[in-house]
This record gives sequence, C-alpha cells and structure tokens, in this order.
Amino acid sequence: MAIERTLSIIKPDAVAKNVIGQIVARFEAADLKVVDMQMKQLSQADAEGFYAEHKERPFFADLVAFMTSGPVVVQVLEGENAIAQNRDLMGATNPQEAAEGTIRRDFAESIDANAVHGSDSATSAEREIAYFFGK
Ligand code: RTP
Ligand code: MG
Repeated sequence: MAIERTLSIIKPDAVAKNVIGQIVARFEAADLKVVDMQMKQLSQADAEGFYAEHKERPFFADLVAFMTSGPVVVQVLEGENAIAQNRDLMGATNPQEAAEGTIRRDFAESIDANAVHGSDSATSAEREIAYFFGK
C-alpha cells in the first residue's frame, strides 16, 4: 500500500461542539499523521470553489451557507492508504447511515451538518490540498 496524502476538514458543527481534539485523535489512532493544519473562516468564494463539483446540485446553496457558518479546521493527513482510510473513519455522508464507531456516527447531527469532509479520490486530494495549501 502506498503512502498518500488527503485533505480533511473539520466542519463548523464539529468545531462549535468543541470536538476538534477528539476527531484528530481518531486520525492519530489510525496512524494518519497531521502534516499541515489551519483554522480558517471560509468565505463564500472559498466554499463555492472548494465544492465546485456540486454547484448544480439542489443542496449547493445550503452546503455553502453551512460551510461558511463558522470556522473550520483544514488539515492534510498522511499515511498508508490515507484517502480511503480517512473515508472509512468518517463514515457515510448521512450520519444516520454511518457505521458504529465512525466520526459522523459519533459527532454529526444531519446530512448537512456532518462534522467532517474527506477527499474522495487521489485526483480530489491533489486538487483540494493545492486549493488550501498551495502544494
Ligand atoms: P464531503 O465532500 O463533505 O466529504 O461529503 P461526502 O463526500 O460524503 O458527500 P458529497 O456527495 O461530496 O456531498 C458534499 C456534502 O454535501 C452535503 N449533501 N447534502 N441533502 C443532500 O442530499 C446532500 N447530499 C450531500 C453533505 O453535507 C455532504 O457532506
Ligand atoms: Mg465529497
């Protein structure tokens, strides 16, 4: 298995719930290393550009409004199989469908306020890391 990098965001709901540390601990326990990290208030343009692939979807405006509703923590995670590994730790998009022990099952309220983002492919990871960290 290859060492990969992936982009993770702790979303405004999880920051507001004061569970940044608990979420980062899940990554660390799975041998994913935080190799870059920034707390940031996303602008409308930041959120729209980040989620550009969804701009025709009916939930796009709500997604952008949610992602700009408070600060987020943007991180680069590194480790073996990091992209899929992070997606497994996160659980399903809808927390009601997320497996036990996943971040979304334990910390998310709804499909809109679902605690974390993670890159869904190597192509996305490369784009998303460059989007926030310029490398
Ligand atoms: P993310 O990109 O945030 O990691 O989430 P994801 O891959 O699990 O889900 P994705 O399909 O990329 O959707 C991005 C975010 O849009 C919201 N969403 N709402 N109401 C809906 O049907 C719906 N579908 C997606 C979610 O907040 C999701 O995280
Ligand atoms: Mg996605």
